[in-house]
Amino acid sequence: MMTPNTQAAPLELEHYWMPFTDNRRFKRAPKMVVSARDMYYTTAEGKQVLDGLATLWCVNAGHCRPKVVEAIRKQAGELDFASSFSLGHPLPFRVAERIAGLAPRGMGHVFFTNSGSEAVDTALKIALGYHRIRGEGARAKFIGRERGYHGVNLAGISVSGVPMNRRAFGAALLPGVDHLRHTQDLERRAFVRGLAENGGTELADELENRLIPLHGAENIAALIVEPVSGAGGVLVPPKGYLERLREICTRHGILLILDEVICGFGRLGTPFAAQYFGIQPDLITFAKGITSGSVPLGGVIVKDAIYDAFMQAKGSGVEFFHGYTYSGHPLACAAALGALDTYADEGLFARAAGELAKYFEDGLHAMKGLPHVIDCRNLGLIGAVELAPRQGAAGARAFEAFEKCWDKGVFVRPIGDALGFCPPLIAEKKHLDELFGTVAEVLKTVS
Ligand code: PXG
Repeated sequence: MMTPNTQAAPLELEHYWMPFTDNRRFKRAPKMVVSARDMYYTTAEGKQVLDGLATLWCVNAGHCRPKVVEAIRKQAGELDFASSFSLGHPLPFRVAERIAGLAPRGMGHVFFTNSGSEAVDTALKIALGYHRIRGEGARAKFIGRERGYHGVNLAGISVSGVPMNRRAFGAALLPGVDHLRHTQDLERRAFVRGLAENGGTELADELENRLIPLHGAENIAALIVEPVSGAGGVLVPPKGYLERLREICTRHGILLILDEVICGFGRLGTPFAAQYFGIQPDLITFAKGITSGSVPLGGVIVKDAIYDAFMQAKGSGVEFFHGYTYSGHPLACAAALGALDTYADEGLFARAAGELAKYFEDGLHAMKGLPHVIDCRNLGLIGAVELAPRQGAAGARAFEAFEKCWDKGVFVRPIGDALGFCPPLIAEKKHLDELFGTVAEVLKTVS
C-alpha cells in the first residue's frame, strides 16, 4: 500500500503497526501530517489543521516552540546519552529541582520514566515498597476507578477502568484490584460548567462504605485516580469528591496517587491539579506536558516522607529495584527545561484559569441545543461534548464528527460518543472560535 508524500520517496504504509488505531481504515485513507508550528499541523497535502487536543493531551506549549527546539538541538550535540544507573549527569537533577519547585509543598522528589504508563507502574511499585519497608507488606491491593485511564502496561490496565483496554487481557490482569464507580451521571449532572455542586461526597464515600470494609484497609496499598478522567471521556468530578477521597485515604493509611499525566503542567490553571483542588496526594504521576510532547518523558513526584522512608530503610545498597535505561535521558530533560522555561516566561499555566478558560467554557457550552448533544463539560482548558449514541453503533457518531472536523481542518478526539477538547495553552480566542465553530458546523451535518 503506497501513498504519495511531499517527501522524496513514496511512503510504504504496510510495515508500521499503528497504536490504538484502526490500521486497515487508516491505511485506506491516511491522515498524515508532516510539520507543525504553534497551534497548527500541516498535512502531507499542505492543508493547515488546528490542533484542538494538544495532539494527545500533551503539547501544552504549542508545537515546535523555540526554547524547546533549541534546547533539544543543543543537547543532541553535547551529551547525547548518559545513563542514570550509578552514574549521573546534571540534567535530570535540574529538572527534578524545577518540578519540585512546582509541586505541592512536601513533594520534593522525582523519579523519571519515559511515559505515563511507566510512571503509573512506578508509582504502584513505590506504594508497595513503602508499605513493605514500614512493615505493612500486606498492603498490596490497589483501588482504581471505572473509566479511569492509567496507561497500557499490565499493572496500569489492571487499575484502569476502560473496558476495551482490559477485556482482551483479562487473564493477565493483577489480582487484588477493585474499582470505585466513575463520576458521570447525566441524569443528575449534565451541562455543568466546571465542578458540579451535587454528588461528590456520596461518590467518594463508596471507598469507605463499600471497598474498605470489603477488602480491609490493612490490605490496601493505594488508590489511583485521575483528577479529571481524560481518555475515559473527560469526566469532571463533582465538588468535594477528591477532597473526600484524600480524607478517607489518610484516615486508613492508604496512599493516594493522583494520575496527572493529562492535568499536570497547567491544564487546570495551576501547575498540578492537586493545587487546583487544594489537596496533597502522596504520589503524582506525570508525562506528556513536561516536555510539551516533544520528547518522551514521564515520572512520579514523591512525597518527602515516602522518599525518606526508602532512604532510611535498614541496610545498604540500592534502595529501590526499579528504573529504565532511559530514566532521566539528556534529550528528554533538555526538552523539559525548554518547556518549563516556555511555560514560565509566557505565563501559560494561568491561561487555563482566567479569561481564556471562561471563553473556552462559553464556547463549549454554546453547543448545547445542537443536534445529538446530550452534555457539555469543562474545567480549565479541557472539556468534551457528548453525543447521543447511534442505535446499535456506539461511538460511530462521534467518529464521523471527528473525521468531518479533520476534513474541515480541525483535530479533536472521539472518545466513545464524546468529542474531547484540550487545546495548547497558547490558544487565542480566535483559535477557540475556529475549534468550536467547526465542531458546531459539523454537528449539524452528522446523521
Ligand atoms: N495516565 C493518564 C491519565 C493518561 O492520560 C497515561 C497514563 C499513559 O501515558 P503514556 O505516555 O504511556 O501513553 C495516559 C495517556 C486517548 C489516549 O485515547 C490517552 C492517553 C494515551 C493514549 C490515548 O485519549 N493518555
